[in-house]
Amino acid sequence: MKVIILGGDGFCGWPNALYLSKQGHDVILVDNLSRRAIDLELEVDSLTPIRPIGERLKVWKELTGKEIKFHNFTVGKQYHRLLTLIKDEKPDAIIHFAEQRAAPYSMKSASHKRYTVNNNLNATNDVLAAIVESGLDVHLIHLGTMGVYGYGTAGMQIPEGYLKVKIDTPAGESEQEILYPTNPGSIYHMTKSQDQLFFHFYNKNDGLKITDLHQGIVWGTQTDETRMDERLINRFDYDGDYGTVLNRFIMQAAVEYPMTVHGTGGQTRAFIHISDTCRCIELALNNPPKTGDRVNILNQMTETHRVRDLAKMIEEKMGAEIAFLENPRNEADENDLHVANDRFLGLGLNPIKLDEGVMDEVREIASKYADRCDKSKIPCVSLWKS
Ligand code: USQ
Repeated sequence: MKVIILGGDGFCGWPNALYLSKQGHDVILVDNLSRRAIDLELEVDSLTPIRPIGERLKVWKELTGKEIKFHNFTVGKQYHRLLTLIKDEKPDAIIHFAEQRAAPYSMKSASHKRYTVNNNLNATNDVLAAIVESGLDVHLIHLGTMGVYGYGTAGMQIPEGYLKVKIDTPAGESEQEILYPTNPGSIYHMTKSQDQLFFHFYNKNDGLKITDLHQGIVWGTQTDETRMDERLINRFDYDGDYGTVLNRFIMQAAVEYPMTVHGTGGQTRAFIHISDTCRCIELALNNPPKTGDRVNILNQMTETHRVRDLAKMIEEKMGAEIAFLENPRNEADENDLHVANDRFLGLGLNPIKLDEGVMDEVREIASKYADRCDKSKIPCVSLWKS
């Protein structure tokens, strides 16, 4: 298939581009390199030494003979470049990763809130409007988040996108399926909640074929493709804004920094390994909705863990210390989380579970590049409430 990947230079976009290229798909990348610009703003670097995009693509071609074309422009600002690209390339699918993805970054200041909202919502609306204007039959796959549901379960398993409700009407009780009510915990998560309304509208009004993937916290860094050559290495974020919890804890243990558990660590979250992200995207690509189908929503996660249990596990395995810190976020201290993920399992996903072997690889990467770590960038300094 011909696939345009928006946001193809980022933590999820890059390994997905290589994975799909390796599977024989014709991949075209779009990225404005904003993630690299944010590194400069935050004065922090990926723990792993990521190479410039031009070098990454050159090495990929040398190693595999496969060409990935690259376009540098801002989705959500340069509408006509996007529309022209879609009309010229006539892709079968567009995979949309082109959003600011860190909750702490989105909560740093009014300016970061405005950037995240403008960037994410305009990107999503522009992609949808451009597909409609192109008149082409393009399947849009969007990387959403588990965080649109909030992390409370009302005593039930969180379904895949839709909730069955019973409504009392004068004619008696009627049953409907509605979008699961959103309960975002940050401005970033709120943009993904609003994306869902765009999808609902464009699907209803224009019949667009859309798959929205509600992904959990990604851990790991390398995939089979990114480990083919050091110059293809994926990013590894460890700082207080972009680093996510499990990768941060493994890395903190590797550099002997006490693990930064927020509050009691009673927060339960959903997780997925980066290699499974790639497999899920390919499964979504190969299983598009049919004409007339509603928005296809799948929960892209493979297991749930409580934050303090992760810290304790790493404490036992790696002999690291735990520091229980005041929580900079405004979130529940303790929550349970039960999530349905039958749809990906039904499509054949065979999940990589958190075990020593896979964790060791992350630990090795963290140790190998430990001298690139700036410990002053580890604390989470973005406060939800000042
Ligand atoms: N946490 C700690 N210590 C840390 C970092 C985080 O205790 O050093 C806690 C947080 O307070 C939170 C939990 O771990 O309770 C998860 O935080 P996170 O930074 O790992 O994940 P989050 O901010 O939710 O965002 C990440 C990705 C985002 C994705 C989301 C999926 O950055 O792009 O959408 O995970 S989910 O969490 O399922 O909504």
